[in-house]
Amino acid sequence: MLIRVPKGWELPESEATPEDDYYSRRRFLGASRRLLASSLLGGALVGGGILSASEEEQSKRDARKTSTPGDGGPYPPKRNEKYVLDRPLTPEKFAISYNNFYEFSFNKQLVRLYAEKLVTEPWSVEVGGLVAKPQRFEVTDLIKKLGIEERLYRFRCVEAWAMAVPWVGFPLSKLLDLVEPLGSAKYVRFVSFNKPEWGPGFADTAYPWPYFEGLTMAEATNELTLMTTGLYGKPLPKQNGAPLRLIVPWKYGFKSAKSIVKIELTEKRPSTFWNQVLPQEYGFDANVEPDVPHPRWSQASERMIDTGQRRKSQLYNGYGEYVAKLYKRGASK
Ligand SMILES: Nc1nc2c(c(=O)[nH]1)N[C@H]1C(S)=C(S)[C@@H](COP(=O)(O)O)O[C@H]1N2
Ligand SMILES: [Mo]
Repeated sequence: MLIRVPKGWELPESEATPEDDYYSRRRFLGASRRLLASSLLGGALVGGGILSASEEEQSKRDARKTSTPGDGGPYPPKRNEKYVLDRPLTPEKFAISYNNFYEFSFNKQLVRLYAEKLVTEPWSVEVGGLVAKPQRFEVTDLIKKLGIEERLYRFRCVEAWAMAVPWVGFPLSKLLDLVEPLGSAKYVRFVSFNKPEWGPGFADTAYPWPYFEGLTMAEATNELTLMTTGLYGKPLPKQNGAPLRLIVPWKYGFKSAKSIVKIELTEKRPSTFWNQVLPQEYGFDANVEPDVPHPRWSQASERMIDTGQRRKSQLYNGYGEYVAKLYKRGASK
């Protein structure tokens, strides 16, 4: 079986070059040796993302491990019925076993195994910069203070795979209200955890760790922008960015930074992880736009990760009624 992990975002199979193959194979060999040593390999790679019976058992154990002790706390929360899907929900086992989380692995099927090392409790997030009341919040306190709800959103990765999942969380705007943004704040910057001892990905110095992303204030305070704490009625699995990640459903997945420790309001447009690694690719303000191809592939269609079905991509991932007003089409790169 071919496991190919290129330097940046994944290339569609047909466009892979021998160089990408070489690069990824080298990486994969290292990873597989480590896995065999810890006898975790199991059925993780079998069928390219389809879980074997024992994997499914493991995933149930994982779900229990990440659950809040006691009565399960606020999970499962009430669904906000306002946000409706045009397609079936992706079964949970796919959303939690096909992940991008480069701190742990460049291989989507291995992320889940490496991410076991992530320690999510206690976890606090610092919210500061151009705000009147900079504060550090414990994630568990934020959930109690702001409440959480379930929302069904489409999710689209820049690599042209897609899913439809029930996220759980609170609007980012509610969190920003707590710190009282100053009038001079124009952007919001998000920073993921920086613990090289937790993830082998940090050792790759070609990347400017920790992972960081950004939004404009208008994007950050849009009603769709969700600080996410859960998935499928339970706390977020580690591989999906526990205990706190961003979800911006009209933008490519790279915007939704995982396992966030810092949120900073700025006047100047912040740099982002991917703009530093691949400056010739999508810019800060990139949205899902089917007619704006990636330099290496088309974005006209997307592949559902569970069925493999191809669907036509939608402008702003189908969320134009909420966000088209934020953009002048043609202005984004
Ligand atoms: N910290 C961090 N956040 C990240 C990434 C990452 O590598 N590190 N990958 C991004 C990309 S490219 C995608 S598509 C989504 C994947 O989220 P999922 O694994 O929950 O589907 O996470 C985003 N957030
Ligand atoms: Mo992505």
